[in-house]
Amino acid sequence: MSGKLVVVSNRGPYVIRGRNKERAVGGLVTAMEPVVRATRGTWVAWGGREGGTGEFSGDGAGYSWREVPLSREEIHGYYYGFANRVLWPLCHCLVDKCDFSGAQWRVFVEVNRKFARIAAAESVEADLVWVHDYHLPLVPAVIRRQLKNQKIAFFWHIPFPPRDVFAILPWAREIIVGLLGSHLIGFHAPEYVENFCQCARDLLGARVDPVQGWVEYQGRRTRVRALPIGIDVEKFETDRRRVEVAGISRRLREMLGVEKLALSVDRLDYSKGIPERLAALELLWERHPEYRGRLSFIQIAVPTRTEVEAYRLLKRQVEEAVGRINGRFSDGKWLPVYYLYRGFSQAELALYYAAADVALVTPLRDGLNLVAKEYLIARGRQPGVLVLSKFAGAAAELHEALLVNPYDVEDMVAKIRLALEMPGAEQLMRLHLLQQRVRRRDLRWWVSSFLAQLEAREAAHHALSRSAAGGREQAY
Ligand code: ADQ
Repeated sequence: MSGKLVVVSNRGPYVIRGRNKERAVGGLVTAMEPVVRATRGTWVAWGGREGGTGEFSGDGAGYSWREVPLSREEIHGYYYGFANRVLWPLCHCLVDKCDFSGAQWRVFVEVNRKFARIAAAESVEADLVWVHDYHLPLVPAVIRRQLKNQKIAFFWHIPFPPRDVFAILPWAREIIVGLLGSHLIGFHAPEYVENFCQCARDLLGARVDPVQGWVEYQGRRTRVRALPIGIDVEKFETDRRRVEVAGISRRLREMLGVEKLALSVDRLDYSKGIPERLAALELLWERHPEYRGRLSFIQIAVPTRTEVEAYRLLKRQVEEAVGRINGRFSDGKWLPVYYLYRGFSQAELALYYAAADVALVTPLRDGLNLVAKEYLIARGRQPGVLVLSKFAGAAAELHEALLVNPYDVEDMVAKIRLALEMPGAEQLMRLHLLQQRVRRRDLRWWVSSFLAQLEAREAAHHALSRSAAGGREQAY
């Protein structure tokens, strides 16, 4: 890269609490920080607090950070409102959870403009502005209007739904036009690229080629690519070794006193299929009493978006289901379900991953799902089975997992049983293939492949401009 990297995302590397700025952790920060630092770049993000004057800026370990200040009204209209009550459920094909409101949309537009203004002020032409996720789809076009030649890339981390679903959104066209301000748009899976291209063609009349991966609209061409995000494999390997050496997961197993342990780790989000998973386990213990006393299930759930009503309802629903199952089957000595409702450190998660014979990663729909990859790496050379939803983006890569339809309780019961009974040799064979792929396509691979796509675009553009006779339309 010739210039610096300017990352624009809803949440960034810091959360502001009172007068302090605390480090935020998560996949995006882990992925982006090394590149922003290497280019002495800038991160533009909301500080996760109400108000703020944008005074939190300055150097953050080798790169600068600019807080986007948001008022209470903006947080509610933009974040809890349009992003999480409209775009999130819509893109996960959960249309009945959408709350379309013009007022929220208007705040969303204004906040996107605010992010774009700050990002534009931080960039010069040689820089790359890399915008992330469904909170900020309008940012690329807003920057493009101000800075015609700015290099802009976008990564969409959640599913991009089929055209018929996306077209329900009254502002579907505006979102697509906003995204097409980018030179490159990345998605986790080829299916999302196809869906996006169809939307651009049918809703805007754009020229598209989903196979070659481009959309042409108003004389500009945007590359569209499927590039699934990876995990920081080295970090998970290190945690695994530490857990192995300390023998903690073995002690956990002994404490629980069961032959088989299944595990799920999610944000407590309705897209993750937690009630459906609990219903399948309940049916398993009902129909197959041989698993009572032999199998326990741990559900780790981190609180999320607790200000949104649908999330409070979900919490109640999950707690009721856990209570019902435990009340129904527990024999006083054995507990079927352990429910841990809090955040864990990555090292603690590694302990649970290492203890679990089976991981149930069964979202109703998921852009990718990092937990699936984390579990695979955390197993090391121990056997283990991944039961994975067909509707997670990760299913496009992780074919050797046991793929399941989370809406089909019978299929869920059958696949959980298959996982519990799978011979060790088969588990290891599948695991080995899966681990190889996850190791190869790690976080660094993801960042560098994405950036390489931009460079290839530039090279193609230069070649095109050289061969083009004067006055011909530009390729982007
Ligand atoms: P999420 O919906 O958050 O991400 P996921 O990909 O599973 O879903 O990432 C969750 C992360 O949070 C994982 O790294 C996991 O370890 C961690 N986590 C979960 N529960 C936790 C707990 N109790 N304590 C601590 N950590 C916990 C969005 C999209 C996904 C996409 C990612 C990345 O919805 O589809 O895979 O972005 O693009």
